[in-house]
Amino acid sequence: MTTLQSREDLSVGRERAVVVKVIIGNEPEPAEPLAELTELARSAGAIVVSQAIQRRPAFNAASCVGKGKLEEIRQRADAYDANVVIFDNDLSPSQIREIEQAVGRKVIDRSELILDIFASRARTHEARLQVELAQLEYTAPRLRGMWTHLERIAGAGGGTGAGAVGGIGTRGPGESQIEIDRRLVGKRVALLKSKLAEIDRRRVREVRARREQFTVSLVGYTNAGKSTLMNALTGAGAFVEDRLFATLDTLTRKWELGSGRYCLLSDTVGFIRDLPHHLVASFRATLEEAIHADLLLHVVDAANPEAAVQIAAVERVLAELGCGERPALLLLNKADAVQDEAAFAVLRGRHPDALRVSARTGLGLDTLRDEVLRRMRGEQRRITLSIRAGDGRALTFVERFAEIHERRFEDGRAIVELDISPRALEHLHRIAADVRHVNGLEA
Ligand SMILES: Nc1nc2c(ncn2[C@@H]2O[C@H](COP(=O)(O)OP(=O)(O)OP(=O)(O)O)[C@@H](O)[C@H]2O)c(=O)[nH]1
Ligand SMILES: [Mg+2]
Repeated sequence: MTTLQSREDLSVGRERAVVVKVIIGNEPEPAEPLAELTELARSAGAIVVSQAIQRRPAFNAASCVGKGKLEEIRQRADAYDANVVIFDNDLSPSQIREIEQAVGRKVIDRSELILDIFASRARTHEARLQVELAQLEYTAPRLRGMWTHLERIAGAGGGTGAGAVGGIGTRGPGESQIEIDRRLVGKRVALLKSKLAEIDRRRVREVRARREQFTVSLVGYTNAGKSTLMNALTGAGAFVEDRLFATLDTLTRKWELGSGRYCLLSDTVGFIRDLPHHLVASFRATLEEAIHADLLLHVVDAANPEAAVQIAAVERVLAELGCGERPALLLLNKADAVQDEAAFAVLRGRHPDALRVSARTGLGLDTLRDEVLRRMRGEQRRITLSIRAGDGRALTFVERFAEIHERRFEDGRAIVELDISPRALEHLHRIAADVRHVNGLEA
């Protein structure tokens, strides 16, 4: 029974891990091939004690890596007293089965690791539901295979299975559903989906209510500095940590742009290359705000040697979310920490419109503010409106959401010349029945 739980509960909190990566064919080799997986494992709470890399012409269909490598992994796990093996590659249920048998430990893949981090980070009710749904959807198809295989190990009288027992946290759906079976999983998935749909309907109403305002979203690779930037710009008190996926929930705050103007700024969940598909799907709702933003600020950790790869990964996820065509501004963040000036120059050359900023030192933030203000104004046009002087609501609205150049009162009406965005104008017409457009001077 305990062995079964080992595959049901895929968390790696405080466990000792061997990390493994397979590089296929002539895929270029990153400078530190296991740097990101090691960071992910660390973010999940595990201690990475050893690593193994194998270059192969193709994946081994049965066990991803070859027999010799499996033996090496087992020896490393023995030598360093590891109780979990984490693969950077995604594994099929049967591959996991094969590998677990060969190395005698719990084996998890990159997607499961990311799901585990999300499970441990989820704070709000909604984020928890989303993560649980993603975990169930990823795990459920794998359950049957796991089940029979693990029963076999348990039945074999321990021995090889010993490493997989115990030392396991309590996160994830496993805790409440020890006796998971597919039918129950199916029911639970349906329930989660309906709860999330309800929350989603509520959010759509909220987001719509804010539509008269210019909205800006911070998007980008995990750990790029989005929350730090959010704090620097708005004093929001967003959670910052040198860990992957510090932020899971969208946070929206007012961002003062000077001269009394402001927009709404949202901080969002970080992206990562090969973000598990189910996770993208279930976080779609959380990202709704970002998806519909008037402007995306794509934050890049320019001090990271993998910056170019990370930019491409973020662009891919944005495209997947259907907002690849949104107006966006690239921010080369952590400019204060750049070591490799040559690489930074290449990055700037490739993205000539990008702004060089540092959320930590404040470098470039004034330029950023001006640029956002410019874009916000760019969509406004100058018109003259006649509003009933007694309509306090409409007048307050234009004061807040438009830039007023001239105002006079005539025959119980306010004649206002202003710069206003099409969206704000639409909203004004919704809240005030008697708003007329005036040409030139005549009322
Ligand atoms: N040197 C330097 N470090 C920075 C800068 N901006 C952020 N950091 C650091 O980078 C780490 C990650 O910052 P966060 O703001 O949490 O990053 P994030 O993009 O919100 O990350 P997730 O929420 O995980 O997606 C923290 O340790 C920050 O202190 C910067 O401009 N310069
Ligand atoms: Mg964050």
